Amino acid sequence: MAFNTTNPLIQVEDDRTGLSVETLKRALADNLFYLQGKFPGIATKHDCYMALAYTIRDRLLQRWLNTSQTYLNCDNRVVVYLSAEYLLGPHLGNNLINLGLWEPVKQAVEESGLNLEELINIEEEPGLGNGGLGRLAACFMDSLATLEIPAIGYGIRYEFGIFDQEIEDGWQVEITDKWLQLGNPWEIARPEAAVLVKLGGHTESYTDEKGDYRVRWIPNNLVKGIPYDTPILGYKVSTANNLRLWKSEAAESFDFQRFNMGDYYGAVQNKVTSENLTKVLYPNDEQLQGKELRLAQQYFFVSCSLQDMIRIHLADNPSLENFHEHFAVQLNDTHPSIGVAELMRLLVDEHHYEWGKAWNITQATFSFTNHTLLPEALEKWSLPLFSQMLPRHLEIIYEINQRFLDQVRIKYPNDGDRLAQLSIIDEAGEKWVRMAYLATVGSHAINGVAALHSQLIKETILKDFYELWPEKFSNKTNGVTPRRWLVLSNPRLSNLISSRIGEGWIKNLDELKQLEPFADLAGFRQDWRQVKREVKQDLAHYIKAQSDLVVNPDSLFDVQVKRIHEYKRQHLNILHVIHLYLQIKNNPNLEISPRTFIYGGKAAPGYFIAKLIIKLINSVAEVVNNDPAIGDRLKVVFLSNYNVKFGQKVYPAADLSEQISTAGKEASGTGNMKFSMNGALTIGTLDGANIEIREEVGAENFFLFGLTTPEVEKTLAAGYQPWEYYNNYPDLKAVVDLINSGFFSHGDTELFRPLMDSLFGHDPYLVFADFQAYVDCQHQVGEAYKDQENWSRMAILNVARMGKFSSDRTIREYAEDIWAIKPVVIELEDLCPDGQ
Ligand code: H53
Repeated sequence: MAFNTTNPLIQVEDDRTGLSVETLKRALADNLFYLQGKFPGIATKHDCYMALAYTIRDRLLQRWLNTSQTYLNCDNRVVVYLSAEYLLGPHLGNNLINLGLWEPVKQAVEESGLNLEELINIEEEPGLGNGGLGRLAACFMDSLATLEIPAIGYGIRYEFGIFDQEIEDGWQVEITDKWLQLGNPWEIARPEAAVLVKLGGHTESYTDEKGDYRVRWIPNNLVKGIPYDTPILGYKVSTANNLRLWKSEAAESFDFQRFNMGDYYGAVQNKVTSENLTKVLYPNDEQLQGKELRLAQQYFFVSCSLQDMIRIHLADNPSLENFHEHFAVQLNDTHPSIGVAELMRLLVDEHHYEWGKAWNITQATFSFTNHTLLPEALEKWSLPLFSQMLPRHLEIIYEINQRFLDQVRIKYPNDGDRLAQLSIIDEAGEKWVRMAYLATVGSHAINGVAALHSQLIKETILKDFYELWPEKFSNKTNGVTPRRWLVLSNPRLSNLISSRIGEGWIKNLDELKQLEPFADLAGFRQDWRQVKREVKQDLAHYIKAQSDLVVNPDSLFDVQVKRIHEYKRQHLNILHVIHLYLQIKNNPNLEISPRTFIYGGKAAPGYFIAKLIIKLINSVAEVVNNDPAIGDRLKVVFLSNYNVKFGQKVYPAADLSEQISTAGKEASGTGNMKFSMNGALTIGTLDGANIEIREEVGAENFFLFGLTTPEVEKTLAAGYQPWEYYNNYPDLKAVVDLINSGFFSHGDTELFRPLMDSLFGHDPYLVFADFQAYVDCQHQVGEAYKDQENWSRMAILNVARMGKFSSDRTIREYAEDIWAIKPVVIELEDLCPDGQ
């Protein structure tokens, strides 16, 4: 086809992008040859994966370009999601589902002598996030595209994502994640759209030509941000929104002055430091690190993104006056909250807006989601660090703070305590910038991520702000995308569901309600159990391959997968395992529902107690799995390197979902939703979104235990006494004594001492206080599992009532209440409405 400059449209289906099996096969072979440079005979599996990925990318390019083109040409509002993390998971399978191309591609791949599942499995997932927060951003991107909402995601293209976890001698070992090593076929670099970011230095004031007082920032370092774009396709729509991730580079890669002076090494030093900025993801979930490089990362990606938005805006608008009408920017936690000061700097210093006007634009642009109440996760930066790296921003924050506190003074005269409590600068001891306060003051809307959490925000960390502006606060309960978490990860169950109620539920999850009557049909329950059995068998194979352990697919799969954290209480779970072990040992003929306890999750590398919990789980596994007296009744397995890919295998296979955080600590949770959606029953506390899940599925279909949030607070306020629980509950005492005796540590009585000391000493997570209630509730679970008919009934009802927890619902609520944005339908055929 000759390249036609007057009409550069690539047809939807031409020789290159056709959808027939023959064309797909041809494309696969062409890409292997022309892009991978390989003959089929010597191509590796990875080469074949790459060739297939390019084949699929070609088929979504038109959607992607049409989408950007339409947004440029139409006068619509665009949502900008600013997030330091995106935990996307592999693209290939998801894109096949969303394009509706699974079947022809499967056939083409098979006729080419390859296996589709195998190729899909080869993809290295982009682990550009730690846990729930990053995965939520990915689910939101999926829903935004599916709902045809104009959106851009901005973030960081970490060269090394979340570390790979290996287990050696029961301990976690971290391995660098080299996800880009063999290339990333899903991204396109756009060096032509690079931007410059300043760092360090000082500020100077001057008077401009009109006689106005101004400030300029003289940095001592300049870094270049290169955008890398990835398409995020909606489900069976033509929308493919853009995820733009920034990579840092030296603005000037080579310092000739230093080179000429003979300083050969020094000549490239700046290049090295600049590139370090986006080298690695900080592997802490909900734990502030306070490192200079982290602040630099945050500022870097936020500045790149805002500059990019301003460029886009000015391409079609004479000024920035209506910037907030063009962009609605959602701050995903405080990580991008420096954006408030940066937008003010860009408007005031670079575009010469008057302060008041700039502030109105800024506040109308931003909204802020808080994701945690944990004190150790609340971001604050020390003033010296801040002023050294971002001297101009500190001045701007002072000014924002002063003007804000002036307002407070009017409303609450002579209330010095309140001023100190509300101040963006914490001056109690060492001075800090409180980022949640900056985000709150700079936003027109603030939300939490589940009903309880949103309520607690108003009562605790942002209480004084809520009193000032109650109308700004709302709740947006999290959700997850049913495309990845059901259609892609559990095709058997998806097919069973669709065979009875059609496929409408994939886009409108409330339609799952139609499954309810099927819960009463014995034949359907039988089919349901058959599916579950097959999926569990798959996981059993995976467990055998990874850890050489044989597990029984008919046992109850009791699963806890999530980051390892004391508040999530994986240690409470393992205490229960030890309790069951002891029961069997003391009563060898005990008949219990056989169980397989499955754990997965990463610990932050510097979080010693979390790592010790992993060691304890593995140590218990070693004893239990090898004790002939236990036989098939208990198996314990810690599967290493829990990530999105592994999540896709494990959620479908679970019978029981462990959501056992201390009440009030888990903001929402999203794993809890994925489990229920796949037909697991939950054992859980009244925490985060568990509360709403229980409301939806019915109290009778949920295993509830534990202290409530007010009870937790009361217990702590009264001076929690772990020893009392230990002395009063013989089951707890027996379990703790066994650990302390060195039974699980080859006689070493010191190994688990730090963990035990924390449980007996200072344990804000009240593990011992909830132990007995948990054990009792687990007993009910075991009994309930014996009645397979009723268990299936409950599982079906769980799935049927999960409609609320689609991220489509969450995004609709953001779109209506916070962003005031409407969908824009993308036409596949008509690429350039202006007819270029
Ligand atoms: O965010 C999830 C919540 C979850 C919460 C998590 C989270 C992080 O993963 C990291 C930092 C942070 O402040 C919060 O722990 O409860 O479901 C998405 O909202």
